Amino acid sequence: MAGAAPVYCVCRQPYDVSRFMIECDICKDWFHSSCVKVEEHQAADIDLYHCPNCEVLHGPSQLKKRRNWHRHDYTESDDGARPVQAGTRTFIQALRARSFPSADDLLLRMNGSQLTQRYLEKQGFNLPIMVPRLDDLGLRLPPPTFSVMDVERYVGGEKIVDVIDVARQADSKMKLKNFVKYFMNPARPKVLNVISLEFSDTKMADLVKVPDISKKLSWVENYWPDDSFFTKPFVQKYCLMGVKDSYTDFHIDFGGTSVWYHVLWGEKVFYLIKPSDENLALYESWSSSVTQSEEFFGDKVDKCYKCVVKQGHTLFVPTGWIHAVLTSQDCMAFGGNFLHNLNIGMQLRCYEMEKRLKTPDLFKFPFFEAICWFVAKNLLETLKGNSSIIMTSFGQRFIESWDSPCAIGLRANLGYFMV
Ligand SMILES: O=C(O)CCC(=O)C(=O)O
Ligand SMILES: [Fe+2]
Ligand SMILES: [Zn+2]
Ligand SMILES: [Zn+2]
Repeated sequence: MAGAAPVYCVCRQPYDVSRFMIECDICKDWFHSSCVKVEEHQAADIDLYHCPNCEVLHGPSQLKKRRNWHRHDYTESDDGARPVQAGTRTFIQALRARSFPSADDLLLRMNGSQLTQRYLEKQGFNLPIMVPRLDDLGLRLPPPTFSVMDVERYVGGEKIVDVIDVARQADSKMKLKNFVKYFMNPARPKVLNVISLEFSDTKMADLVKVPDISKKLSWVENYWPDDSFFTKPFVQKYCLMGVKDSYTDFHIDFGGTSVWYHVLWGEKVFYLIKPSDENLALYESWSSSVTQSEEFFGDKVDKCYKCVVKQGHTLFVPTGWIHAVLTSQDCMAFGGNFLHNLNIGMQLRCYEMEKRLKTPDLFKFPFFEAICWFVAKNLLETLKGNSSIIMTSFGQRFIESWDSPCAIGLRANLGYFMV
């Protein structure tokens, strides 16, 4: 058998880079987490792993000793002296006890029928909008009795979902059926949060219709060509399932997308910061600082508003708003992201910032530059068809506000086409 690939695990299969493995500390063989029923996030808690074979003689695996509740690595020995890190139990307790200016001072409260494209084009879409009732939003959802088990029924238990281990602020993957099992178990050994389950390609898609306004404004909806070489980005239907005390630290949504969130049951608390020049500069330096997880970004800015989103409420967060989210009770929420014409300059600034921060592609808007070109092509056609119009305000904002090589190319092309 010379040359045969080495095999591992109880399943005796060759190495597969896409599957998470754990090494046995006794026999030194490697095991697929799914074959030995160890979740990826659990592996981080194991000090000495004993595989099913070695367990017979050597007893069960040994877990790391928890020395502190305020550090991501809770086995660190010099615990007392070191600062609290975001997402840990101590952090969440302190966050709950703090007071913040209320977002009521800032939010627009509206009915679904008032939230029209005309209204936003006239008034701008620069402040978060809270819609306390579903009426006239065009948003369709399953009933509030819809459970995490129902999500499993519609999406399929084998679906691999990204799961955030909140205390460690670490991302891992697990099967949806295992996350649902975890969610349903009252004795939860840790806090896990699912925020990136996009379900447009599942049976659950038919149960949710996005708000009319997001669909009307959406670049993907309006400008993505059916025959595009790139696959159409799917970012409009997310199902969020988080247990109490889940926390997502301050961020700007990918590509400077705007986003709607509807809480089906439970509650989420948003901490909202306005994307002023000063706040964006502070955010960029905080994001690239090594002590990011030990510094509460809300303390660095003039005002961080607290916004409680209760069951049945829908919150719209505009382009560039910096936000953190505490899941104050077990919660299921739906949400969707969209790019639009109302704040192109800010969208481009956010995209450029992601590039400077070297954000991995996985966390960026898929084919952001391609969609900008599709929008630009459409704009150009509009301009050519209306030669009397010197420049629409949309076009002006688009090409004046982007200072990257891509935009310089775009400006050159527009100039070329317009002679
Ligand atoms: O609910 C959460 O934990 C995070 C929500 C959010 O802001 C996001 O997914 O971008
Ligand atoms: Fe977000
Ligand atoms: Zn295996
Ligand atoms: Zn072993």
